Amino acid sequence: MWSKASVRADAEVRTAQADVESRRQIVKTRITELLGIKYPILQGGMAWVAECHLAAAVSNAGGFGIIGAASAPPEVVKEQIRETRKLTDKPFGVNVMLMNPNAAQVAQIVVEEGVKAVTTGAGNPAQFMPLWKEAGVKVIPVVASVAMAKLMERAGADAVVAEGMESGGHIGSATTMTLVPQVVDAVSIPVIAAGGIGDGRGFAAAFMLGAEGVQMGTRFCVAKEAITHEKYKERIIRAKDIDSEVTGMSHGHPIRCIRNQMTREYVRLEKEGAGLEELEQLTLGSLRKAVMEGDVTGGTVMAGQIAGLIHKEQTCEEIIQEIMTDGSRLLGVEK
Ligand code: TUI
Repeated sequence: MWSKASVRADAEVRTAQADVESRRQIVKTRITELLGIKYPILQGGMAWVAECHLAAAVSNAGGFGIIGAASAPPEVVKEQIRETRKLTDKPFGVNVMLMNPNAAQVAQIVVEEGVKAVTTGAGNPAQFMPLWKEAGVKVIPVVASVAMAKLMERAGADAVVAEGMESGGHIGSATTMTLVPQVVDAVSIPVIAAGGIGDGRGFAAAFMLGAEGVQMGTRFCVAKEAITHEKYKERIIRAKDIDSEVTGMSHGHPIRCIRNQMTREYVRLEKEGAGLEELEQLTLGSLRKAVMEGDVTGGTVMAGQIAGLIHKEQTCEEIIQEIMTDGSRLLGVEK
């Protein structure tokens, strides 16, 4: 016989269990499901920075590590994929930068090497969609507008990264705060928020806007496992809130980076009406110079506006655990 008290106790336990289950479901989103990862945190495909060591460290920590193909020759991308496989048995992806003249070859390598997912940047990846979809590669274009998000959904994208202009590197014009909820309302596929997210508060805020995951670049740029030159990391660590500058507005390719001698000269030339060729002279190889050689004065120090919030170098494990602990507490969900 069941006593009334034990029935009530049972019901209470069941309610508590259901509560925990529903809470669990919040950090387990369509993005963790899609990518087969523990935490809905993706690492940006930063040129020169997002190589095998960083990608593997992020994936090993439960996030989604990404190799940034940027302008690397296709053979280098292939080698990076193989190196990453040696360092992790977890899923990882490749970012295909669409302004790269070798993008088509990189797109093919991703398929041949059986990469789980691609993200794309700085353009429309529609021409590669059939190739990737047929091969079962998950496709997550980075978009900077609602129109592009809708176009990508119609083309068969599995998710989109909605990237606000707080981001480092090549940016659009909408902020993360305004872009993410508008993209969430416009598409049915899951949305990952990027731009200006660097801690658990940013993670929670993105989820409140309807995102089901976040992508971070600047925070991972200073990760212990990142090969970023120490001077580049130090520059991000000592950056203040308004230390970044946008170059290239005049010719429609805005790039956010930390203000330095190079950006001052660039902006001065832009104001004088300099042509693209002259401006490009100033930035030729300048990102490599900053990331690899530590030239943070004459080089391009791409970083997002959240750099001012980043105070120390930590391992990817520490970064992800800290964000998940703080973010889940703020959202009132289980990690
Ligand atoms: O791609 C990025 N950020 C990047 S790529 C990059 S590599 C580079 N290096 C030196 C000079 C220039 C580039 C550095 N940072 N983020 C993703 C992103 N994609 N942000 C904005 C967009 C975007 C913009 C326009 C996506 C689609 C788009 O569509 C235009 C079209 O084709 O209609």
